Amino acid sequence: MNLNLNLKAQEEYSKLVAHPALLRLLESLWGYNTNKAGISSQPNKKPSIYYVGEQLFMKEGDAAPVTWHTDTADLPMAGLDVATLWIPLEPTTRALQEDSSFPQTLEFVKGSHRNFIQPDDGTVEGRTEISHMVYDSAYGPNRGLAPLEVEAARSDKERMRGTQGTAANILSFDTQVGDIVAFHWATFHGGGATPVSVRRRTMALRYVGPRCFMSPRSTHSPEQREKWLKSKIHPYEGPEPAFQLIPYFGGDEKESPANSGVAYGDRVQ
Ligand SMILES: O=C(O)CCC(=O)C(=O)O
Repeated sequence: MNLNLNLKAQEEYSKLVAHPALLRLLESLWGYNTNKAGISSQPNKKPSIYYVGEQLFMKEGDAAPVTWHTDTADLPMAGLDVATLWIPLEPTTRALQEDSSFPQTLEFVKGSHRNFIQPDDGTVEGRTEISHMVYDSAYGPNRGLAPLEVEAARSDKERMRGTQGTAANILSFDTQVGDIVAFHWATFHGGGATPVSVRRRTMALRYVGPRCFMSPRSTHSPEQREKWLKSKIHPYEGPEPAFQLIPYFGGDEKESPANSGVAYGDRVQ
């Protein structure tokens, strides 16, 4: 659901997505200089931060978990500075118990983004290698053929407990309202089923920083691949933004109502 096209919610929406606490969180996550109070020790060197867009997930009772996937499968970008802030609007638990009154949280394969950030993104060869490491989208025609080995490495009993430390190397967190779980887009994640008659609402906000670049996927044309791989183009910097969210997903940007708040692709710092 595109929230920023809901003009009634625009003021609150703009305040939220550009909130200083979220920007400090991203700076700290990406390793830019901040002190304990969250203030940059080199204020002139604050990293640029761009807002990519949001996604709302609403699961009614007895909803199935989201299959294992990475967000890099759906967004043709790579680099160190890409993050999803996952915000659950009700408490969530690691365990998936039938009689629980809480929905299940999001699960991660710990460290699964590491291979993706390993190649040298300063070279065409490194960027080409990165672009080959992308699994198919969980939402696209191939339904994310991703790591079936994750599920094979834990038993049904372990799955219900959301157990960490199994061979599946799962990391997940019990969350309270107000918590944010932040992760690199290349981290495998999924899960989040709901027991009968329990609802689960979550919001995902996505951002990129200076160390981000366009990275072609298998569906891009040879010309597009060559352009992005050869030039290390930042999605939003330079004379023309290289990425626009709505057209990318088949919508028409021109048909959107005028929006005076924060829009997709805006620089928020
Ligand atoms: O909340 C969920 O169930 C899925 C979230 C997710 O996959 C994401 O934010 O990328």
